[in-house]
Amino acid sequence: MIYRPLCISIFIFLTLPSLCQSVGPPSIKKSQRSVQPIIVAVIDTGMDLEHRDLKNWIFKNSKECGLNEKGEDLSQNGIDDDQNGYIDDCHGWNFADNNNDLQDVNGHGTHIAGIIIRQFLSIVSQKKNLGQRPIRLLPIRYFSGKEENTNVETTVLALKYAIQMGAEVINYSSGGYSQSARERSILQSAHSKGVWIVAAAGNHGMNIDLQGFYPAAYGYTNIISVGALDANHQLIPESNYGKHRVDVAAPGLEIVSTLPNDQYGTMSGTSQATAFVTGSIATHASRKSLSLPKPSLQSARQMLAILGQRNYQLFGKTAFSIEIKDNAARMTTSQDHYSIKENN
Ligand SMILES: [Ca+2]
Ligand SMILES: [Ca+2]
Repeated sequence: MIYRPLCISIFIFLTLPSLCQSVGPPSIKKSQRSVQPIIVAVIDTGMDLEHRDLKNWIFKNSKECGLNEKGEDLSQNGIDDDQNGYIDDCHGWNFADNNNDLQDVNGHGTHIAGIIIRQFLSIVSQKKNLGQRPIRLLPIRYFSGKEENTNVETTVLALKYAIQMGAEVINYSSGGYSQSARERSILQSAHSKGVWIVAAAGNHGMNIDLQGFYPAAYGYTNIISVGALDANHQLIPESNYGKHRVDVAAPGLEIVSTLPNDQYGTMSGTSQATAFVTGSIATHASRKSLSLPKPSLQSARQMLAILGQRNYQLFGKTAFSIEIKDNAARMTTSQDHYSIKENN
């Protein structure tokens, strides 16, 4: 079984639109410094940790980042300082190469990260009672970039690591059409620990009630599976659907977001839709001292009803007929662009 990032097309802008002017370092008051951030794991192709719109929001493992009393860099001392089984995992882990190199040579993970951050920040900036807990992205690379039968195994390890590091929400914009007992097991573990997983429904225009796409279609109540919408709030033809196994839908056509090397560009598909839902769910825990509800069918329905809006065009194609909207103003741009890749 092969899991690979769910990408329909990528365009990179040659010039940089000012996408996230509102994005800047958090102004956290002294009294709020002890507030635990909301850790959102992004299991994907890596992440551009230095991108101007992402760098302030990257997770730091306090025991593996910075200098020790001898002045040694904890992230490069070759020692597993926090004894979690991973050497020098300052920001996350790369399970494709089994090291701490989170560089995103594909671009997919960086694009997903930008959508999550933009959605989170745009929502909390509009509501006074939100944003008291800051967000931190935990990049975890599962994708080797090769058509090998290893991506499910790296996914299982990535899910386990995300839970171990305290993620409250996990974005998984990937999947495949076969099940895995080991994946089921780790997802059940996530459920018992109250961790929510937002998973892409897949990009083959299929009914995944009939032909399951996993992990979206496992049916656990902590998995929110997401279809992709166009600007008219209809599922794009490529989006998988299913009134039992797809929960909600979100924008997924020509979404502008961050790309490696401080660039921006568009991508389309259920991957992007998934990231909007992840960003919205993270806001649900952003009040001080709050955490996400314990996963159940009822709590999922209630949370998504608060975060989204009813969309009757989704009736019969999703479980909840709810749409999560892009909260930021949709960018329009006339920049020249060129296609670097088309797949799926
Ligand atoms: Ca470690
Ligand atoms: Ca170390």
